[in-house]
Amino acid sequence: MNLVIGGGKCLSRQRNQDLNVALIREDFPILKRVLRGNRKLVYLDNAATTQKPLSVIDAISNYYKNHNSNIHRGVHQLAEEATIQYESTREKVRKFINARSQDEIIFTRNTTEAINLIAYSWGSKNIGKNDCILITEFEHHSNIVPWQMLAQEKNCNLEYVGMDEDGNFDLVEYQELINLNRVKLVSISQMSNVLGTIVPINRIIKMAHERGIPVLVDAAQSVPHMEVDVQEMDCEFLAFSAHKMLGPTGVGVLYVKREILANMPPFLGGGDMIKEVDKYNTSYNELPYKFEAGTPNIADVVGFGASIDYLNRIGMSAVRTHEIDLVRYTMERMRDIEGITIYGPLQPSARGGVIAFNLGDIHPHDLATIMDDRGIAIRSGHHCAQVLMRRLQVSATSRVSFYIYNNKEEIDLFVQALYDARRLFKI
Ligand code: 7TS
Repeated sequence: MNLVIGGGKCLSRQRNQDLNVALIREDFPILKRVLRGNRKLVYLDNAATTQKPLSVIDAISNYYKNHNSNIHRGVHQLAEEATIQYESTREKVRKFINARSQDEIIFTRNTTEAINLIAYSWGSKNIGKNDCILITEFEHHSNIVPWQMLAQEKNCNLEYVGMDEDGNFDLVEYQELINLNRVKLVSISQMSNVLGTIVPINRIIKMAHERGIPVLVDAAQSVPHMEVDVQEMDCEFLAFSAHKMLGPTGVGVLYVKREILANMPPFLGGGDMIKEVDKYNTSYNELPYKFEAGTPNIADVVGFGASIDYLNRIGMSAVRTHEIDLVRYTMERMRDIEGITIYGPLQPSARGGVIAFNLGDIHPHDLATIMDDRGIAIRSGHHCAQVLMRRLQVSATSRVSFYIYNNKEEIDLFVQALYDARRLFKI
């Protein structure tokens, strides 16, 4: 039996079933758009941001129509309703990643801000001269630049763990680096936004902990696509963005183990993060509010709650199974095309729903333009991973990335466009 989702309502709560993609698609108004004259939108840029179901759009609209107010402050009814809605998303996030307490969930603007918060607040206190921060060659710029900035300020080192030919994380080099260096933090993406590589995160964290090193997990590409359990993982920090998991832009999550958060200085000062302010001193609010200065993005946090509800109705293991199926099908079809180079692990189950590639010497931007003429949205460029591009010895790649509403007909259209591009460029 298929899992059936329609109109934002779930007609079956069974998990681990095939997704009924046709019904899911009905929930996404944008998928009905016609582009470039008469082409139906084929949206294959989900690693950048996903589309939003009606239930999320409605939740935001309903909030503004009926409940809009500032939170945590007023005693009037609207303030109370807005606060309840905002805080209920915090509980949904807690459950979604299985954190122990809501105190461990901080709302930020996005993954980038969440990582920067750790670099500024935790990093400035816990990283010193000649210490080392360890990341990988396939990090997104958001998990490189904050550490470069901290390293320059503290006069400490930034080191990179490499990978093998297929883009798999190099556990041997990792062990050597954590043995030799004064590593004070490992910060690593659980799933690469270019190679699709899913790293053995539990093992990586365990190895770091054996040497007393805390770990930050950049989960921007993993939380939206697979089950993530922070207690099982035992990471100290984890960051992700709502907009990559059906939610609105402008909301991110930072998870921090409570005992660490309790000892971190605030990141921003101002309203809502205080307990008491006098002329020269301030005592801070309790967790997690100490880290949420100023009026937050209330409406979009409420919308984010609806996106978590939507994913829960489907079940994350069904999301993952669907994406492996799409990746397997796409890679099989792409392999037949002469001149294609696919980056990252060969095994579909070893990667997320992301395929970066090049076709002969066609420039990725040209390829993306050919796709766009057919209404197919793919990404081209360095994908905010220039360190990785240098490692792959390319300046750019094309990239397709999938989500719950993508189907094999869309992949066929994409593959047909690749064949057309070959003919056009005579390769
Ligand atoms: N980390 C990873 C692994 C990412 O893929 C991204 C965004 C970020 C961090 C930053 O997320 P943000 O929400 O703060 O912007 N990745 C992409 C991408 O692949 N294409 O556009 C954005």
